[in-house]
Amino acid sequence: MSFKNFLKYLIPVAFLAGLPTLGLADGHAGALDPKDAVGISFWVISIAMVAATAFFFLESLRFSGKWRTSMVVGGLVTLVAAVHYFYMREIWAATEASPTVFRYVDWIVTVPLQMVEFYLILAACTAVAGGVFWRLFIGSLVMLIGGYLGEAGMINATIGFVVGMAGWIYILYEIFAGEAGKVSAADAPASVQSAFNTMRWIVTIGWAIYPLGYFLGYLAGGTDDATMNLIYNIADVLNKIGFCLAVWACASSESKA
Ligand SMILES: *C/C=C(C)/C=C/C=C(C)/C=C/C1=C(C)CCCC1(C)C
Repeated sequence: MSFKNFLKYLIPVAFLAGLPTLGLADGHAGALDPKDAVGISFWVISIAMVAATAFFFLESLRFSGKWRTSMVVGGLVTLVAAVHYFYMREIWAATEASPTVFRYVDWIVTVPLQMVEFYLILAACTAVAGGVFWRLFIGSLVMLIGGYLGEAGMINATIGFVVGMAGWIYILYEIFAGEAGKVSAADAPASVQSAFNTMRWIVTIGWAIYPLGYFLGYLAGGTDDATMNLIYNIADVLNKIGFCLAVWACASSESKA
């Protein structure tokens, strides 16, 4: 390639490469401060989500039937999260403000997908009413809409918290004492019961980390974006990658048997 041609290509390439930095605040331009733990966690987790997606999709090929579908849904959860983490890390690096809109766009897709996963595991083994899925779905919506309105400052932060908690408590009721819980206890084979049990504890213990982040971020006096985002990020690793790994472990052990 001649030097003139080289320049001809270099200019549009340099322009395109520079584009993503246009919206960033002065002096940040996508760089990451070595002391910015929250920013580093955004970076690490965005890549971990990509790796997890590849793993779940490839591993799904080893399984058949319900477990394959569950692994594919799990891979979709980490894929959707990976894309949002790419956006969130840019916003954080540039502004150190909460990427609230991207966070909730991610949750509004991934949380219902996890409810699909619960339903699939139950439905594959036993006759379970479609109403179970819809009730879990509505509980998730109430939880996330309450949280979003509170975080975005559209309603009082305490009221948003209370509405969000109500949605979550309703989900807990459904999976421990409601129809979903009873179906799992009564009819499902051992491997499904163990998958369901693990998922139950993730929704109880793992999900409890989110309201803790919200509480420290908005209700414990002043706003603390750094603590809240670090807590949300750690929770996402556990509840997305950890959650799907639990399903994967059950799939593996049943496929061996
Ligand atoms: C992959 C993302 C997941 C599993 C996100 C889960 C989010 C929650 C469980 C959020 C819960 C909240 C409350 C229970 C009350 C306060 C507001 C929220 C939205 C932070």
